[in-house]
Amino acid sequence: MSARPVPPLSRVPGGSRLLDLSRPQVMGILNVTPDSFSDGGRFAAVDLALRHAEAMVAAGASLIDVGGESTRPGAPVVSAEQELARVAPVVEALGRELDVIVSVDTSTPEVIRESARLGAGLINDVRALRRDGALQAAADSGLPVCLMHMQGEPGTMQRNPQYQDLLGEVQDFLQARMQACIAAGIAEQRIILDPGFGFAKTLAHNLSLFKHLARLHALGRPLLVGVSRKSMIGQALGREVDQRLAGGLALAALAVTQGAAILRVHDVAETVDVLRMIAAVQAAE
Ligand code: YH5
Repeated sequence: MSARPVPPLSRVPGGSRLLDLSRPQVMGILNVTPDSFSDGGRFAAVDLALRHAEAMVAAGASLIDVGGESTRPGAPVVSAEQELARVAPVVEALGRELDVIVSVDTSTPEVIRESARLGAGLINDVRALRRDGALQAAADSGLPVCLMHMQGEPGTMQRNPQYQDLLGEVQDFLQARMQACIAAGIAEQRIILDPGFGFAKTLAHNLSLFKHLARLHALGRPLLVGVSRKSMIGQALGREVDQRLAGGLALAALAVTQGAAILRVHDVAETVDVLRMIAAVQAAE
């Protein structure tokens, strides 16, 4: 097996956690958008989020990705205040209660700054820090960042995505955003890259990008892959969102065999079994 040279990410400031990317890691998805809770009030919502995160950590997640903005086309725009009110109590509770790296799925400078103060360990931005002030907020935080490819904005991205050279354009975009981060003072060693499955891409685009995922190693940074329950599985298999687990696990296996470093998933226990099974085979004579 070829050794994949992956520089270690920095330690989380104020913590003692180190994300070991010499083997693939699982990031559990924790939605804190209002549509992800029945309205039992703020305490109940934070408590429910905490218990869900706890279960994902017990199942083997080494990162929990907390998101307070829905990126579904047609989802309501949330203000920075609303997003912060949803995310901050959960980031704080996870940092206090669990031994896990807390990732925050945000594009909002205020949320980046406050999350860093509350002990977050990674900023995961589907807009790759393109929002005004986000690059500086992330640089000031000293945290690692995940930069994702997307053409346009979530509200309109699926209208008519077009590429002349899909792989080349994704690669150029990620390279340019990585350079912008480095220029802003974010160490290259703290950057994770993501091709952005389902973001401004047709089924054909998503499948082609997935097939050629390994080419993105040319960028020299660890890759994060997020396909869990997404419509590319639904479209390829003709499955509703609650019937996409097998398709997602197949993609998880294909992603790690192409060298993906982090899998962002809903179904942590099942994904961890996929990784363990692959590791068992790879460890054989
Ligand atoms: C990602 O790929 N995705 S939010 C539609 C679905 C299922 C799931 C029902 N944040 C990513 O998870 N961050 C999101 O169909 C992300 N990479 C990174 N880095 C969308 C999502 C989802 C959307």
